[in-house]
Amino acid sequence: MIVIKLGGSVITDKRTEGKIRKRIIDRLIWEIKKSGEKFSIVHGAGSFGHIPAERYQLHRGLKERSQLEGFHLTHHSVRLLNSEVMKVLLKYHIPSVSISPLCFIEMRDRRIESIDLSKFDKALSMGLTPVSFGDVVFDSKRGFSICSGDDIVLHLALHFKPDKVVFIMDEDGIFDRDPKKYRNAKFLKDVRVDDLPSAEKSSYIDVTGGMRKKIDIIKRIANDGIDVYVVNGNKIGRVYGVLTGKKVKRTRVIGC
Ligand code: IP8
Repeated sequence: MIVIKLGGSVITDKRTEGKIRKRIIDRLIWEIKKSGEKFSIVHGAGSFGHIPAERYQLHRGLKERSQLEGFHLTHHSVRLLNSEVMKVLLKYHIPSVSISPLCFIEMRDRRIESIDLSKFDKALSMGLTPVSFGDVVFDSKRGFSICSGDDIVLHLALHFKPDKVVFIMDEDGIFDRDPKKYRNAKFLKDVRVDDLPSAEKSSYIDVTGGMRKKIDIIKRIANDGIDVYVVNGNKIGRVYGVLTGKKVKRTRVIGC
């Protein structure tokens, strides 16, 4: 089994609220289907989640009642994005089930306090592809918190020990510094956990911590012995290549 994170920066235009990149989602799911692998999918929220969550300051927890509308709006909007992903999975005859984080995760002070992966177990054992996503969830201290899709990927990886974890992003892989800011950033092809950089924050609004947090999560997965790949979803064929072990441009963080 492979755990795949469809990055919000690939499947949406992160600068424009609610702008979906349908053609890219279609091609990515087609590449995933063609690989013939068994997988679990988690997708990011992109501009469907980060922009409204930032507007209503949801990452600060419940401070005033007006944020409840933001909770409603953010959840509603990530569900809209999720239903687009589910539609494409249906189009390519990949029987899937959407599992909302609100129903299997509880946080405490922004950290996952309890997570119940039994629905993922059931889905996978009957041949359904589980699909989850970054969302707002209840938090026993703050009322609510933002749960990133990356956190879900981490827990799925530690629980299911997949053959690999693949992060599909809008970059060719991991660089030694932010390639959007530094033109001479060095590309890392095969890298050990100890040689990973501590990334700067990503340039667009990202209420869940951007690249810095992603690198921390990648380290934790690789430290559990699982290879982690970071691949550019905007480039045709790369996701298929990573899933099937072909030679394509990507970063591999070697599991140890
Ligand atoms: O895009 C964030 O999930 P991510 C979820 O996976 C919200 O970090 C609601 C902003």
